[in-house]
Amino acid sequence: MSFERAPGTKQVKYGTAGFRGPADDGQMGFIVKRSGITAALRSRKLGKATGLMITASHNPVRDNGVKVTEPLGEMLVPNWEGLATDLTNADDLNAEIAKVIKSEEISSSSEGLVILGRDTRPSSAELSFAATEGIIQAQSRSLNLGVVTTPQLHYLTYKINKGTPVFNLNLDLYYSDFTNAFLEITKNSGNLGSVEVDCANGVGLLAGAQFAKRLESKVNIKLTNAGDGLLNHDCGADFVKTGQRAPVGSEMKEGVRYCSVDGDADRLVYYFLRAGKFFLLDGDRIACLIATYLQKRLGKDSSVNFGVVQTAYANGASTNYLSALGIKTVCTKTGVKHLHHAALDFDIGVYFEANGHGTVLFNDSAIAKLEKEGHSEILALAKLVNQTVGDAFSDMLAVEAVLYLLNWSIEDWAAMYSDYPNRLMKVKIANRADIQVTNAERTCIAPAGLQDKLNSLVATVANGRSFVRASGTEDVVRVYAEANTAENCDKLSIAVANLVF
Ligand code: NG1
Ligand code: ZN
Repeated sequence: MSFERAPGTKQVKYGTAGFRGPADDGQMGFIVKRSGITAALRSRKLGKATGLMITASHNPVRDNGVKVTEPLGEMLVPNWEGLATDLTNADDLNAEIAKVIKSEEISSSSEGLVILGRDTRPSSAELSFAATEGIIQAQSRSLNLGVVTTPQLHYLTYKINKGTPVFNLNLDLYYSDFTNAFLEITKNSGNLGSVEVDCANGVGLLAGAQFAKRLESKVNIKLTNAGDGLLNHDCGADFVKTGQRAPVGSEMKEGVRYCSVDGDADRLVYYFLRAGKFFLLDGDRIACLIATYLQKRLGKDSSVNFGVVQTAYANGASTNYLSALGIKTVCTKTGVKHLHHAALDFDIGVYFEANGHGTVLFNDSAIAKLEKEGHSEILALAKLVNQTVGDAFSDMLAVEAVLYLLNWSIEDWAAMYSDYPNRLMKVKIANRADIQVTNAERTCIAPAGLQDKLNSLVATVANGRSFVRASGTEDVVRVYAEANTAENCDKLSIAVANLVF
């Protein structure tokens, strides 16, 4: 694989998921190398370690991708997304590096540190060499964690910047922090039963095996799709959420809790069998479960301000459920960085995308108020969630803990509300940039007239809701629709898709 860019190569853009594309068309080598340069320059600019993760998450095994992490584990700041794009597309790389060093006032004597991680894709190992080459070229060092989940990379990047010495940085830190928090919360419980985790044949199997061993006295974690099949193929959180069906290899039984993670273990969905039928508990439900717990425990008198951040893809029934309980909700644009940012406006911000990517953020004021008000149980929960980024395993433990704390079965959880029938479609058009949106992506402002036509279609069905937006990760326009019945929902989504096409 070449790590050099041929002049005139098609331009790429750093988007919601960093850079992503096929791993076999000769482009990913230079893209990852230059992302290594971006991560190193960002580290030099801040005087702190940054992170670089090589993964294409839930996408097929032939794809790959790369994403840069800020020192505390957040997504790259917007102006650096622009610099990443410029560095990656430059014909004259050295001139572009010099330009960034000048414009960002990076000291010529500075040295950066980049924490590097990769998923289990066959192309990822070679790409981590590409990243290292870029990091070295940008006068920096790399610390290669090898095969890790995306949230592990974020967490360890956070830890090193919070003072953990380099020589103490290892995955045991990650596993002990989360298992200890879980054991603390469940110290008075017996065995909590069985959870079967579909690992998507990805890196989740390594994390899953560790948690299964470390928590065997409390919960029986059984792993499926643990490396014997193709990554994300007919399995994993995206497959289960999109198809609303069980992954391959899962012979579902009543009375067992099931969940799926995606290829880099940052998304989680739960499901179970009820009267012989598959029932999905997605990211919206996880958010509602945690929010319900917080509201019950905090009660009316607490000064802790908490709320839930969703996107337009959240099922309307979940938003109505939260509003009926008097829980604040906010809707943001798609992409974790937008949700994360909005969650910071609360003392406790619960944010989840419907697809199962999310976490809970506790600010310093929340911690102080919780301490003052004596909420030790919620303080323990704050340690159980990976606050740097959505983490399938930390979220799974949080779900297990909250179900235990509420004394709820998975049936009780499922009974919170009934999802409105919904459908998500992809439409391929010549130029998806023609579709422009506003109002947290719920209103289309271009092409002219499209939104009016969409409104007329929505008005023809009961409880109708629909919106269109260009995907940030695929060359498609996404069409979402909800209605009172599955039939009306199909009718609406097809009619809207025809408007876009
Ligand atoms: P795009 O392709 O922009 O819709 C998808 C997901 C996002 C997010 C990103 C990043 C949907 C509808 N969209 O974004 O939620 O997870 O990928 O991976 O699921
Ligand atoms: Zn992912």
